[in-house]
Amino acid sequence: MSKRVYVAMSGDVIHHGQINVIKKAAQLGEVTIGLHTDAVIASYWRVPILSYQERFEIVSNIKGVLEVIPQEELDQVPNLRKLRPDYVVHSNDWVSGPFKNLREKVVEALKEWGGQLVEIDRTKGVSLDRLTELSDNLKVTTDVRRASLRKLLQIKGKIRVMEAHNGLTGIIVEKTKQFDEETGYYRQFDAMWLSSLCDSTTKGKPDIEVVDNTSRMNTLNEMLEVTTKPIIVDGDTGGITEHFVYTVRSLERIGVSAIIIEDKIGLKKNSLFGTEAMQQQDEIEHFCEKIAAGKKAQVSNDFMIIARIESLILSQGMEDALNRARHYIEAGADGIMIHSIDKTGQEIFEFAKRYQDFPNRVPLVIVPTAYDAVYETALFDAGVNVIIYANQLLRAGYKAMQDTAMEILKCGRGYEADHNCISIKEVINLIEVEN
Ligand code: SPV
Ligand code: MG
Repeated sequence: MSKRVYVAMSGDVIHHGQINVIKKAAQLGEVTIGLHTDAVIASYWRVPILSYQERFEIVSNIKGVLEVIPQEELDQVPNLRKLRPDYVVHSNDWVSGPFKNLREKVVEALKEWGGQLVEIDRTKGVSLDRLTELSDNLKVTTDVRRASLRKLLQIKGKIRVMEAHNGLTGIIVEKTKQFDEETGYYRQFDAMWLSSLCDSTTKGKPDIEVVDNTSRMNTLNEMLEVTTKPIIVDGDTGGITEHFVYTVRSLERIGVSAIIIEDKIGLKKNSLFGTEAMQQQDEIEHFCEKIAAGKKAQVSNDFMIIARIESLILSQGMEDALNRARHYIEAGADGIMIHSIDKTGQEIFEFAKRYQDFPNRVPLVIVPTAYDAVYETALFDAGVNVIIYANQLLRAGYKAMQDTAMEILKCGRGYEADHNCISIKEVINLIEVEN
């Protein structure tokens, strides 16, 4: 009887290194490919270029492959326990580095039925990092970028977003990643948020819709030019409906994925003032008209208009918030953002719980600035789909800059402030020249 051989792969970019692995596997027996699902690829790498079905077609037709099955976790063990293969074949590039733990789990599992791990020398010139570098250089087209938020919501369902307010902070959101030993996944931000608070503050202006659309577009262009992740724009009140429809078209034309508009009217002030600032909530009917007009104006199917509810901020109560959510969804909102300044997060948990029962539920978005002690895992578990860290990069940068300015004044030289700063060597090498 021929031996069973298991090989796990993404199949999103097929390179000769993987072909070498499959060739080796085929010499050993009948090859089953564990093909990473879209969600798995999105978790450790990026949104796959090809869908699972497309990758399935390609990989099924590689010489030597007998069958292709989905691998729904990065960890191969659940599939291995089902198949109990005689061999697992992999390149030896996981002996050390981020996938070391995954390798150890495979070795342990194979012992259960006397299977064997066969490793072949890594093919020179190809690796995940190298492929990432190459695909990063390809950048993204406007259409692909605009659509990528909806795609991420579909395949991951839980999205982590960080504020950016210029090219440099955009690059930080794009590139910062943290390896999670336990899961073997990289934690990273899925998208960026152009906050009005941060965009206005960066320009030395208050957060009252005084920074005009042209200026907001310039900030967006800076970010779009040097990054590839989806962008969600803070649209404040959306302005008057007649203006809002133009904003929608402008944003989708440049590749923004979503706008969030809040149900306030008149002079908008930042929500974190709570009831301290005089602010007026819009009438449900009027705000619904604005949402519907925006949906009608948009040209692509991918762009999202997310309705933000200020009832909890303005002490109008939970029932009002839920009622508004119902109406805004009926008017065509592609997502609901519920905002709160309750430090415990309880208001958000209650809203999320009751929102779960909505029959026509759309993604739920939150901004946990006031309740920042609550872990994102608890919020995701409660049914939240998008968590936006709305202002941390600006606040961190401002603090470091102000301390530095003060230190230089105090000491009469720059030396003492150096601990706040990256080195000159780092700064001149920070942005690489592309060629
Ligand atoms: C922003 O970042 O501008 C927001 C979120 O709208 S908040 O500041 O909490 O209102
Ligand atoms: Mg705002």
